[in-house]
Amino acid sequence: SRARGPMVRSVLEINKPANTANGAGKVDLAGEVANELKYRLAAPKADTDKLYQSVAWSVHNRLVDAFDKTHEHWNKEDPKHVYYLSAEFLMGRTLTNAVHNMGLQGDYAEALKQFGQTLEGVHGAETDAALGNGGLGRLAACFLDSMATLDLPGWGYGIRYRYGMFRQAIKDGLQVELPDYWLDNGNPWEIRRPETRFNVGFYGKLEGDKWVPGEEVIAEAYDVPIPGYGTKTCSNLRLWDALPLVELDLDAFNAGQYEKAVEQKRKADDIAAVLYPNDATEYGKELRLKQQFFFVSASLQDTIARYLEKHSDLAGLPEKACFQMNDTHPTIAVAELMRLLIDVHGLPYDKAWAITTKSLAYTNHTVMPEALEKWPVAVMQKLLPRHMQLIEQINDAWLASVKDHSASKGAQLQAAKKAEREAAAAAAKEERAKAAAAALEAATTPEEKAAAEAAAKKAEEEAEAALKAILEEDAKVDYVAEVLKSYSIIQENQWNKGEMLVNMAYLAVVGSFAVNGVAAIHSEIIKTDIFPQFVELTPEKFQNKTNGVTLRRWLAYCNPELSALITEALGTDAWVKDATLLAGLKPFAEDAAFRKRWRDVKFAKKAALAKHIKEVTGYEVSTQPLFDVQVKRIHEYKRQFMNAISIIYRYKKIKEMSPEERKKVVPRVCIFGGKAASAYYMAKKIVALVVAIAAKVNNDPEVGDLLKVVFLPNYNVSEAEVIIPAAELSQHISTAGTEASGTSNMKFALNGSFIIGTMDGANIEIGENTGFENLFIFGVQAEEINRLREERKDFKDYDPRWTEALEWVKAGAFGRADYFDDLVASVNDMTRGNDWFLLANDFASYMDAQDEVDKLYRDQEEWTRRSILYTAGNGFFSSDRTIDQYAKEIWSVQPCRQA
Ligand code: GLG
Repeated sequence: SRARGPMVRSVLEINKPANTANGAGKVDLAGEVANELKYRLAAPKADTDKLYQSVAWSVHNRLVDAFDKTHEHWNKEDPKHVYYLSAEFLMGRTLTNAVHNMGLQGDYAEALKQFGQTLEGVHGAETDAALGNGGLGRLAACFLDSMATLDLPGWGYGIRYRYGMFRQAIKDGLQVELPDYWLDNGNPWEIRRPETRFNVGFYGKLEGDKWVPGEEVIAEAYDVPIPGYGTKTCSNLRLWDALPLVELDLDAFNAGQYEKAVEQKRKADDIAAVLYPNDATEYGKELRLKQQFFFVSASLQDTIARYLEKHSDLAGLPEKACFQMNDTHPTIAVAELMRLLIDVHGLPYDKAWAITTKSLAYTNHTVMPEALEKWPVAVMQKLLPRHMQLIEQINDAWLASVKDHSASKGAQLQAAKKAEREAAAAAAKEERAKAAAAALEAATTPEEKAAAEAAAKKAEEEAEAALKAILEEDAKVDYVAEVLKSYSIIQENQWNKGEMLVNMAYLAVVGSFAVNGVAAIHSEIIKTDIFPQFVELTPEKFQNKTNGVTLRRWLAYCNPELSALITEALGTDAWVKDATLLAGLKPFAEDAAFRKRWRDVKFAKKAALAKHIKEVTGYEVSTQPLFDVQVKRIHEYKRQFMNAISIIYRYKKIKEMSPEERKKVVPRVCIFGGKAASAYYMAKKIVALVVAIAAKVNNDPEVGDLLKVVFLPNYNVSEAEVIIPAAELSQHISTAGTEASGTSNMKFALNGSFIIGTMDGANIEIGENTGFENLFIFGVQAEEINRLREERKDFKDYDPRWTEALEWVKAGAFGRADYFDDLVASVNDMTRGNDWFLLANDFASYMDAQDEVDKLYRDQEEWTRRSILYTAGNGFFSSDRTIDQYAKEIWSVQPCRQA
């Protein structure tokens, strides 16, 4: 198969001069839009929806131009590429982003005038491409934008899921999940490549080393052009669809076996059907491994095929290709690259291993043990027998290579243990000697003295015997084997003895030349808690690459008002590409007139959000109160529940206040958004609680504008683009040490929103950049967590505010007392739950931090001053910076820009 086939162009495109990424040349865009409307859509009239589609198809043509030129150029120059392998790409909408990145907003605005429309007006008709769960998938999308903007030759590789992240709705106060069929109206942002197909096998048997798959599907490519900002570069996200080898088995059909006739089609359909909706847990379902292998195999085959078009010796592959594995999801790549090199291209094992380990790099995105994928050997064996065989071989070779290290480390551990025992024994002996001396001293009669001496002697003998027994037991422990086990990619399931698992993270670490975490603290935790034994051997392999976000989508386009103000102040819009320039805003924080304008922008964005809230929920919120936001996946570790409890307390207090006291309250609108994985029991209850609080508080006339609570359903990229610019305070309150990085914290900060948060993930680095005095930091530190979890069984130190709020929930103040019972117990009753995420521990300091928020908000001048410092201070969190570091420090990929 060929990597890129003939380009499909519209008739218009062929007849018109190209309006390239830089906007050179003039195309009658209005005419083109009209043509799309008439010929592609055959639309009788230009309603918003049809107009959106026509504009999108017209932009598609511009993208194809830019895409072709870029790839022609790269093809000629043959630079090293990075391939970002990811099960998720959370792209959101494309129209606004593409038009602005290509600098065509003026032209399209002009064209749309003729239809009585604006770009902003049609943009809402686009459905989000939600091929991701949360941060990890959105990060991948930001990275693509930055790679193209930095002219780095690189593609994303993933799956073209037909159903993206489910659509969340609230029904009778509870979350319901609806399928998200996002391809309903066709997809102008992709190019189908029927000429680029690869076969991918599953199941079957091994004949020696030869794998005979029992099932095969075709992977067919779809290319999604990714235009860089302010450059001609337009790179690619290649997504795979799964097709059957045979659509319809006519023999079976004719024999009346209708199900059998379409069985292959159904099986293929399953693979690219739907994104697994879990962000921090894995269910270990076979279909998921099938999906992972499917896209990894197709992507590697595709890359190798393209490489071989220009080169003959695969030993040179690492000089032309680097594969970045986004979390454990694509880590089967280690075994698949080995298989392709050995079985398909005939290389010996050692050569294949050298190529593999020079081509692969791995990013870890979470320390949640339940999210570090481990596949049962039995499942792997069944689905991918050849890969299991190779993993065993890789593991054997790996363990052989660490044998000496394990032997000496084992001996050291054994000696250390012995020394520890002996030291303890010596200390005990000293204690006994003291006790014996005291007993002797106290003895008055010779009989008593003799008895004391005898007792001392006996105690001494017993202690010696006990020590001897312990040392004998210790000697039986095979420390060397224990150490060796800690390195094994194949290990026993600690919860299900006898079951063997493949630890995919270990496979990735062994098979990669670089391993990185996604924020400074996370990269340290990886080294100390997740892979310490590997760090001992190859410390240089472990790196940090603090996450970033694209300032195009997350500031320039979602907040044009603030962007205009920034550009005016800095006298240039170069900050959109060089985020460090934002630092130039610092002096403006001291300028009262500028502060007023900054506040006006925030106010306008709050008004837009208030309007949206009204449309979606029916709740009317004032734009005067503090807009306090927590939007992210619903998860116990992210502690939305703690936020909810604090709101309950706030509500209760307001109700108890006198009218005079109420005047002093800082009014708030508390906004939540986020999806709970469909099978995540507690998370769904958290959603229900927030919805219930909103229903009660918002309809309480006594409270009025002093407090409103909103749960915005179906939080996604497009919702975020409306919510984030309007936020004044955002909550990033995970238990310290649990949130690897967080990326919305960066988006909020760049839009001038304060952060209330823990010393976790990227909050810490945001604090360093903004000045910690400008954040509301609370809670225990990551180092204390283990100890506190040990002690939590005895936790009694409940803050009275906490107890008061929870008692109210238990008493049914928000309805469904039975339904909320185990949610409350999970954090408030150590006999029933263990408050693993330490909400009770952190609550008091959280409440104190919230009081500080209110205090500062009363001083609007000071609040605004610091808000400006957030934007000014956080240019570091541009994904351009992150990607530049990946390119230089991991990928060794250089920019390849067209003249
Ligand atoms: C993870 C983490 C986030 C992180 C993101 C991107 O939970 O903390 O910011 O990846 O690295 N599973 C995720 O979304």
